[in-house]
Amino acid sequence: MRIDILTIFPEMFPCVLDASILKRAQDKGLADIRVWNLRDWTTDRHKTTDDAPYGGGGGMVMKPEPIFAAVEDIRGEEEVPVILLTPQGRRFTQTVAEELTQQARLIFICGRYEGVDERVREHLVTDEISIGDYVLSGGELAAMVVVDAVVRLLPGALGYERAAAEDSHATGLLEGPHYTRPLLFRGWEVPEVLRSGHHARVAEWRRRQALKRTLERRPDLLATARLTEQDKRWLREMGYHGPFADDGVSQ
Ligand code: 6GU
Repeated sequence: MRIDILTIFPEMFPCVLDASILKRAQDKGLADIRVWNLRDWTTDRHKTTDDAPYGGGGGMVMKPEPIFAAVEDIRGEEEVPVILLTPQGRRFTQTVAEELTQQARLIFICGRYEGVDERVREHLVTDEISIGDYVLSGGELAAMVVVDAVVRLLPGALGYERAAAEDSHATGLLEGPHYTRPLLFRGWEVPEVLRSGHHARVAEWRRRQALKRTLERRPDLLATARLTEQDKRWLREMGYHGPFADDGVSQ
């Protein structure tokens, strides 16, 4: 997958892109991630990328010309999704991350919070994404979040290939607790079942822990999670009274 990121702050990206799974994915040739400085497509002496808003008021607005010129250069003859990172976009979720992995290329435009000229959204952008209901100073951190979530899903990006499928949210549930050595740490022991070597008991315990944790922390997720009849029985025993995704669907 090729990913192009357009920003006025390219210096924000290397420490995130050059570490851990994003670095490995690039080294393995799974992701070709390029960060571009929008100022390189300005034509004036001061390399101006923003201007005052028509109609007055505070804040600055990103000018359309450098953004159009950059995207048109970067995409060439290909049809590439152009994603604007903005707090007004659709909310980013694991499902959106999975959807984006289906693309051969992605172009991200990092908007500044005050805004981008509306003609960019109307005539260039094909999708707008927000990473949550809070305000960031610009789209750069959001672009890093989205790129990380997408690239780690590319086959071969994780050392342990089943890990992505088992992640919190990939299953629609939060993960249960994890333990490693030592067996006894400051008097606190690892649960006996995990040391039993009994794979079926371990799997059942983990599933119940995932259900319990989701019920305690994010009961809203239970309404859409994919659950077995056994899962539902356990949840009812744990006191969950809410709906399930397939309520009313006859088997
Ligand atoms: Cl994509 N941009 C900005 N500026 N703030 C945000 C955001 C994006 N997502 C959440 N807050």
